Amino acid sequence: MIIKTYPPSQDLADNAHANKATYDQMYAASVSDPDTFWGHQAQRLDWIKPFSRVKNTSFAPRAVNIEWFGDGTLNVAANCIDRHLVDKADQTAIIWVPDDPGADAQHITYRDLFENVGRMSNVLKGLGVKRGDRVILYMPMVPEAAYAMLACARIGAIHSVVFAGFSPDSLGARVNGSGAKLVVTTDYAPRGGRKTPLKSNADAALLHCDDDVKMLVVKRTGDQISWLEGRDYDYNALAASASPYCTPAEMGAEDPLFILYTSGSTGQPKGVVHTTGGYLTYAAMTHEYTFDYKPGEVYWCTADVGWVTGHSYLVYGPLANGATTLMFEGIPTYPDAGRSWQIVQDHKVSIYYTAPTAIRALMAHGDGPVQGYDLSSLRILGTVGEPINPEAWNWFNETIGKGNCPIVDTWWQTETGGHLITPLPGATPTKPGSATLPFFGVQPVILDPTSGAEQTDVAAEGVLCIKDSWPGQMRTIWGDHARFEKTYFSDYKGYYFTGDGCRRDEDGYYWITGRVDDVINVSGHRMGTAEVESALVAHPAVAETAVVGYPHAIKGQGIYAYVTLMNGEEPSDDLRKDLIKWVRAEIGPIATPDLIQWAPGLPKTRSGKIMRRILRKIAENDFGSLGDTSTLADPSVVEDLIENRMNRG
Ligand code: 6R9
Repeated sequence: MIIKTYPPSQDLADNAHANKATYDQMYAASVSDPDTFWGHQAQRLDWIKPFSRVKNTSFAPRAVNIEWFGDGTLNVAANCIDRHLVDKADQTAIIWVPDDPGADAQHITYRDLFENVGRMSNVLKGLGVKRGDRVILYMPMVPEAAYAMLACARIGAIHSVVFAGFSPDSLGARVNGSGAKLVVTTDYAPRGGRKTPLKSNADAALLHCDDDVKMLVVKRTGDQISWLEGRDYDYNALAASASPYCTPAEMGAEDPLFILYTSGSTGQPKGVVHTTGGYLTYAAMTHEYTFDYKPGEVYWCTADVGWVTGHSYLVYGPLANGATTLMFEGIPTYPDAGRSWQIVQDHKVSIYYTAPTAIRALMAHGDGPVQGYDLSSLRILGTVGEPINPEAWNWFNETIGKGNCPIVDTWWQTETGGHLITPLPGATPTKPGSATLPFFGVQPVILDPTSGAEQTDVAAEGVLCIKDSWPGQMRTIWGDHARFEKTYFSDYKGYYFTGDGCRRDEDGYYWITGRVDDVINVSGHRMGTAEVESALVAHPAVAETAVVGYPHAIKGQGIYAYVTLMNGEEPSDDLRKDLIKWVRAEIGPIATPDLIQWAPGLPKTRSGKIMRRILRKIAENDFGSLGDTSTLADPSVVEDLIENRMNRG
C-alpha cells in the first residue's frame, strides 16, 4: 500500500512556532541537555520562588522517582489567570456554548474568570477545604467545572474530576479512594436535549461514603432536587456573598495538582497523580507547539473535563497560554449533525481538536450537514484518543479541513500529562494514521515484547516504552506507589511502559497499534475489561464472564462479553437487557456491553486460566487462526463459542 505524505504548507513552515529545522535543533537539544532545555521552557511560567534544579528522575527498579523543578514554588491558577490580567483582562478566556442551540453563548473574560475563580476559592475555603485536601468534581461541561478546578489549584487543594457519565457506584468509589471530604456537582446536566440528574446520582453515591462528606451544588437548570440540610450547600447563594479576591497559595512544584482515575488491567481504576510545575510547563508548551497556537485565536477542544484531554487541553494548557478556549456543553449530533460546524462558524474557531470516534460518527451522516457552513476560520485540526483510520482521516482532511489544515494526530495518555508523539503543524509531514514523531524531550523506544530488547533498527515493531522522564509525567498512583512501580516500570526494567503496541516505519514514524494489556478503547475512552467483568459477575444470575474488545465501525472497539450463567438460570433476551442495564448502573453508560454471548463454558488452560487470546479471535470473527489450542482443558468449548458467535461482520 502506498501511503501518501502531507507536508506542511510553505506558509506554516515560514510562520509556525516550529518548522523542520527548529524541530530538529530543539529536539536534539532537549535530549542532549534536558536541564538546560526544560529550565528554559519553565520560564514560560511565573514562579514565586525560582527552582535551582531541573530534572531529578530515575526509572531504576525499586527506586522510581520523578521530580522536576523540585525546589521551585508557584501557583497554577495565578499562571492561568492573574498574570494575564495585565494585558488580557478584557479578552475572552472561555467561550461557553450551552447544549440548547437556542441559548446564547457566554463570553467569560480573564477578569470574569479571575473573579469567579476567586469566589469559588472562598466558598471552598468557607466549607473547610484546606491545602492538600481532595475535592471531587462531579461536573458536566459548565464554566463552574473550570472555576472549581482552578479554585482548588488556587488554594492548594487537589481536585479529582469524575466524568459526569459515571454511575453513583463509580463516583462513590472515587470519593472513598481519594479520601475526599467534598463533592462539587450540579443539579442536572443537560446534554443532547436530555438531562442527567447529577445531584441525585451524587446523593446515591454518598450513601456509601463517610457521613462527613459535604456536597456543594451548582445550579444549572434550576429543576427541583432533594436537599439534605447540613450536608448540602448551595453554591450560587454562597458565591453571591463571597469575595472575588483570594490570594493564591504558594505551592511546591511537586505538590499534587490533581488526581484522575483511569482504567488499568485490573478491576480497580488507578488514581493518576499529576503535580504542579512540570505538568503546567508541559501542558502549556505542548498546547502552544502542537496546535501552533497564536494569540487571539479561538481554540476548541471537544473533550469532556472528566478526561485528561479536558484537563490539559481544555483548561490548563490553553489558559496558561492566555488563549480563548471554547467549552461546549452538548454533543455534535444535537439538534443535528451540523452542530459542530455551526459552532465553528459562529465563533470563528481556528483550531479544532476532537476524537476519531466523533469524526466517524459525523462522517456517517455524509457531507450534507457540513455544507452551508463557513469553515474558513479553521487552520489546524487535531485528533486524540485512539488510532485514526485512513477513511476518517481523509474525510476530516477534505470535508472539514478542505485540504488546507494540517491534522495533528496526538498520541498520549492520562499518565503522560500531555502529548508525547505528535506532528507539529509547521514541521512534520503527516501520514494518515501515524502519530509521527516524538515531542521535545520524549525518547520513545520499541522493545521486543518477550526479550525486552530495544529494537535498534529504524523499522521495528513491538511494545512502546519511553526511555527517560519528561516534565508532564505522572508521579505516582494515589496511595499506592508500589502499584505505580509495578504497572509502569517492572515489565521492562529501566523504561516507562505505555501499555501500547507500536510499529516504527522506515522514516522513523510511530504507528500505535493498540493496547497490549486488557484495556480496550471504546469511543476513545479507556475501559478495563476487568472492570466490566467485575460488574457482570456481581449480577446474581452470572457465574463467570470474560470481556474482550472487538472492531466496531464507530466506536473503534466495542465491548464483547462472554457470560456463563449460574446453574438453573436460563438465557433470554430479557436477561440480556437486564445485564446491560446492570453494567450501566454499576459503571456508567460508557461500559455498556455491545454484544453478550451466552457461554456454557469458557476456554481455559489446565491450570484454570481463561485463554483470552482465543476469545478475542472469536469476537473478531477471525476464528480461522486460533493458534495453539493444545493447552486447553476442554477444546469442545471453543467449537460451541464459534458456532454461537455474535459478531459475524
Ligand atoms: C489522551 C488519552 C490513552 C490510550 C493510549 C492509546 C490510546 C490515545 C492515541 C491513541 C493511537 C492516538 N491513544 N491517543 N492511540 N493514536 N493519537 O486518550 O488518554 O484516556 O489515558 O488513553 O489511548 O492506547 O494508551 P487515555
